[in-house]
Amino acid sequence: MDNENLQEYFKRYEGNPILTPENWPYNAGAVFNPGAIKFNDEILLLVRVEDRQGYSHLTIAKSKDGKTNWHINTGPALTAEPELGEAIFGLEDPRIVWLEDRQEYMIACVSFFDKVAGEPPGISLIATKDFLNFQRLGRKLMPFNKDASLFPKTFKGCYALINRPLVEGRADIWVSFSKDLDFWGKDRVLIPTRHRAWDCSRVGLGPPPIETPDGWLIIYHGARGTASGTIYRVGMALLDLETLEIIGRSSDWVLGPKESYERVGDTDDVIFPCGAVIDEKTDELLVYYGAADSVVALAIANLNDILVYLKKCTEY
Ligand code: BMA
Repeated sequence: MDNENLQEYFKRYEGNPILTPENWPYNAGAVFNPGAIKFNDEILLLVRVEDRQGYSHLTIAKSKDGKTNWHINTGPALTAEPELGEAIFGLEDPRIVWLEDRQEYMIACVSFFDKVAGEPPGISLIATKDFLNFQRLGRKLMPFNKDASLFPKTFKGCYALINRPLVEGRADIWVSFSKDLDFWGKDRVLIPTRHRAWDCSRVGLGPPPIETPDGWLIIYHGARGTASGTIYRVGMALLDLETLEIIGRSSDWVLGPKESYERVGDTDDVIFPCGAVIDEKTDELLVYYGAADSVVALAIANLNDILVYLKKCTEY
């Protein structure tokens, strides 16, 4: 660790937390882990809402500046579909991309295998053009799997889906490829956990990959088990635009639980980002995250500063 790494790249928005169960228009136990996208000149969040039964669904909240005056829908946009084999208790942790070639948005979220022992988590894909009508593409990939997002672009004609299986007890970030969004293969590890480090127990994608001139910017969560529970923090990596090989990866975490709304909640000590948008006017990167599995918060970084930093992070 050198002194430069001590710089705080992310600043918490002063109005945090931006969304809470208390300001929700209907009964909610927790609101967290939102996907985010620019839609019709607004920032649209697809928020995971855990109802008071303990089941999760996804609800839309919109704001002009992405910070204030959130208009929250009065009911769910998406709930689990038992007809698709999704167990009734939940859709979780959505990531949203715009697919230029299909001219539609694609949501990847966690659903659970109904009628399979243990109801393990898997990945469901959902397409939409307007966030009013949704086309359910069903479950993809084998369980156990979580933390998925498509890349917004294809690679040699193939869609690429980042995902996080559990393999021999290891929880690394993988990527899988498909020509039709249905059959997936060529799976390989993209970003592994790191022995003894802050991201030693589990890593999983945060927001969808962000294309920059220097490579794909990956923001991910890393977890480490401690004597008093697991701590979820945030790290970053840069991937080659074509080969997806790692070009840079922060050795340090760049955002960790510090404020009370991050440290104490339904699950203590969790920062879990699933959505990010770039403000081109200010070069700001706005990262939306679930804090302590209870509320939604926002952290803001300068995109250029991050890229300059990551290009120096060549030892990983
Ligand atoms: C992960 C996911 C997230 C959750 C996090 C912390 O495994 O289930 O939805 O925010 O754990 O509890």
